[in-house]
Amino acid sequence: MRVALIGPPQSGKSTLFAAVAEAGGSNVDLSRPDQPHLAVVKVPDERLDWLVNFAKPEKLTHAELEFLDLPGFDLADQAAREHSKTHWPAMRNADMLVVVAREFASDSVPAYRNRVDPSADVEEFLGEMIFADLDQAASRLSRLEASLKKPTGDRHEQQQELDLMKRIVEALESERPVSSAIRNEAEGKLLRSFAFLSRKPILSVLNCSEDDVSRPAEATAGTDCMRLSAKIEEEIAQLAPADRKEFLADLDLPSSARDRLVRACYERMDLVSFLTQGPKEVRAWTIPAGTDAVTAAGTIHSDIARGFIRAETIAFEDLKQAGDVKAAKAAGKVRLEGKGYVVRDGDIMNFRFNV
Ligand SMILES: Nc1nc2c(ncn2[C@@H]2O[C@H](COP(=O)(O)OP(=O)(O)OP(=O)(O)O)[C@@H](O)[C@H]2O)c(=O)[nH]1
Ligand SMILES: [Mg+2]
Repeated sequence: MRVALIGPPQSGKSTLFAAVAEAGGSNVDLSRPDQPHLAVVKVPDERLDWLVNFAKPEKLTHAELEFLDLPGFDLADQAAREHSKTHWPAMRNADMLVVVAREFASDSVPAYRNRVDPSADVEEFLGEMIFADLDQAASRLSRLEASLKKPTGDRHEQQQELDLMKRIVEALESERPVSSAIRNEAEGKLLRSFAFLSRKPILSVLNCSEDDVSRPAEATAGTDCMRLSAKIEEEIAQLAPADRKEFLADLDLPSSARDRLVRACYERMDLVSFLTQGPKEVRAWTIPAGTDAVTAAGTIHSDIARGFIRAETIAFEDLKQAGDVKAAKAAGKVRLEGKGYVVRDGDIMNFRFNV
């Protein structure tokens, strides 16, 4: 799953990207600011830290997300705005968008549109996405209308899509996102190939001055919002992991915003982790919320899904409370679940299978 960082020029996207990637142990090369940058990032998970102490495995594997840092889109300048369209396909390919808007004061960094107004910036970007989606939906609508005038093709199916597309155009024209016009899963599926931008989960990040990091963030332009300092995050990322806690305590911060951001993205995309543990490996596996046990088994290996018998399951918190598997069993916390069991975040799974 991929998260794209977007926003106006010089809002701190690449600084935040570097912090997100480096704190997860990857090196980034930002020598080409006009190019997109991609990094694979570990999703922080305190449960894994506990399980590592518990199982002493040879190997630890975190859940992962991809982060894509796109160059700034200058919507104020017509030529630059056209040029930025080269990056829109990459944005459409992402599963989630994070709009990074500048809130920090600085005399050396020129302010987009000569003002520092993150809420207006986020709003402008949302508007641009709605505009792009409208363009796409309206042209699909007119093609469908033309096609329905001919006697060929599956008219019922086309009529259904036409009704949906009309509703979408209506929503976009009144500046509501595509997501607000989708009524059920079937409609969602029908729209998959369009990759509408205003259908994606969106989070806005206010990149604030260092003194403002502990101010709470309120919803911005109708989106979920986080306030953080990309600069501070970058400094934290460059410290050895053991020194980070002290640095945060000095700043009176409970945790690094980077970790909260990565987790927030994971949750906004409706992803959950199930865990596996043993002497070889402790690992978090990513599945969409609502996934059943046999499908979850298939993410490990198709053979495990094919030969699925039962899943021995303990909720992480139950294991932690009991102290070990034996005690959890004695307390009746180890369950045997079948194929249709809906796996929950933090379930420790041990699949029994036979092939
Ligand atoms: N004071 C201050 N400066 C920052 C902060 N974040 C970024 N900057 C500075 O702002 C400038 C732009 O930062 P980048 O991270 O490159 O911004 P960007 O959004 O990737 O820029 P483009 O990709 O060109 O749109 C750099 O000079 C940064 O050092 C911040 O939190 N505080
Ligand atoms: Mg950049």
